[in-house]
Amino acid sequence: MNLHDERNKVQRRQFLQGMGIAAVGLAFAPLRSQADTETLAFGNGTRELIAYPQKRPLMLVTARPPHLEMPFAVFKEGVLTPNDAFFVRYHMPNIPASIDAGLHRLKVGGLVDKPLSLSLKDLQGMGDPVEIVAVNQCSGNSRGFVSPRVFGAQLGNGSMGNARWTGIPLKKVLEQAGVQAGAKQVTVRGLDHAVLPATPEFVKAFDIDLALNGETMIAWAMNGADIPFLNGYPIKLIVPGYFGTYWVKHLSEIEVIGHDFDGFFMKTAYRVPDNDCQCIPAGSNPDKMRPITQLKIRSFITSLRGGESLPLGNPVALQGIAFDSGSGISAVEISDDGGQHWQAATLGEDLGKYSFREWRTHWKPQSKGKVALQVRARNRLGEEQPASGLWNPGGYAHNAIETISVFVV
Ligand SMILES: Nc1nc2c(c(=O)[nH]1)N[C@H]1C(S)=C(S)[C@@H](COP(=O)(O)O)O[C@H]1N2
Ligand SMILES: [Mo]
Repeated sequence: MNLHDERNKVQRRQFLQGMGIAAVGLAFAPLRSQADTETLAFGNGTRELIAYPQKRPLMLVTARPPHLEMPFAVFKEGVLTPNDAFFVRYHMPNIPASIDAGLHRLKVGGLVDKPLSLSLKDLQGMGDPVEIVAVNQCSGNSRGFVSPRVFGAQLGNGSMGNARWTGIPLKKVLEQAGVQAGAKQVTVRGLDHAVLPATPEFVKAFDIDLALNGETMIAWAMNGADIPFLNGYPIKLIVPGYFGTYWVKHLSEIEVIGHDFDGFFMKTAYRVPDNDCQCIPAGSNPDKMRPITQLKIRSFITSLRGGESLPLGNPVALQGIAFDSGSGISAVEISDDGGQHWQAATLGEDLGKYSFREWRTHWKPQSKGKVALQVRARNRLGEEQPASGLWNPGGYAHNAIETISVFVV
């Protein structure tokens, strides 16, 4: 066993134990599992399964930077997504190889009375920690199902996850800094960088009201443990109800500004048509776009995988998840006849309005052959999912009613 392997073994043990180690690093290559693959239900949908540090084998989208999608079957394991299965998305090839949580600082500047440089201990000492269960979903989750196809990673439905986040409200930090009159937005960024000077850095921005709403938070724990390195160790911004693009990892800088930030990842990328449906006729060109913001209502069956065979007449226990941007799910229904009739499911425990909401029901297959099972959700505002996908050029915010085909035998 060579030195490199020895070091890998030691580091792996540290990752697994997660016992108060100050620095966590990525200084070894991902492990390829025994040529396992996972195939998504669209053309060219076969993905290699690869285990990165602190992660079980996940679907490889790109290696540099790591972009990993979770196999959908993991959602069966529970309403909280396990840390070692949670998807991973980065934009900049230059991600930190190791981070010493004791040395990490969050700088707060711009239009503030008192610029701050905060350690993790400082953040943890700012008051009682808050906890919130919230869904982190990539804007491009499910892009692979968008028709006609659009540019970008062809993702299945595993670029989302639900976790319990522990940290301190961003509001507390900003109050300590003293936000000045004229503040319009905050910009946020992390430790990852572009390689070439001409490449725009991953900097995001949102309105000061959202920063001060008391829910937007800086988290240091995910499901009761340190945040996995690839998910933003040691601190990550949590913007409940908003797409993952705002949930900045390895959070290192916050700047209060007096205008609307126009960096690449606001002005050019992560934009949707500026209308109510955030959609345009498939294949057409939008005339006005705006930055993507909140999640749209979605629901999934998690207990069945498409293509399964089920015996005629036996009731099948069906289970799944639903979520929206924080109004709260009020109903989930299933249909086995193309949406002519809908049967209500029972909602499970309410872990908070930003969480996945579990649902359960029984379904009795009535006739032999291929059956398309559909699921749809409604929220407290009365919003529902569209029957088919609403198209936009980025393939963002897909939320059509999901269909799973099974064979009744
Ligand atoms: N520092 C940093 N934070 C980031 C990104 C990034 O590229 N760099 N990508 C964002 C995007 S687009 C998504 S979808 C989420 C993904 O979060 P995860 O990797 O923890 O699942 O991280 C967000 N935060
Ligand atoms: Mo994303």
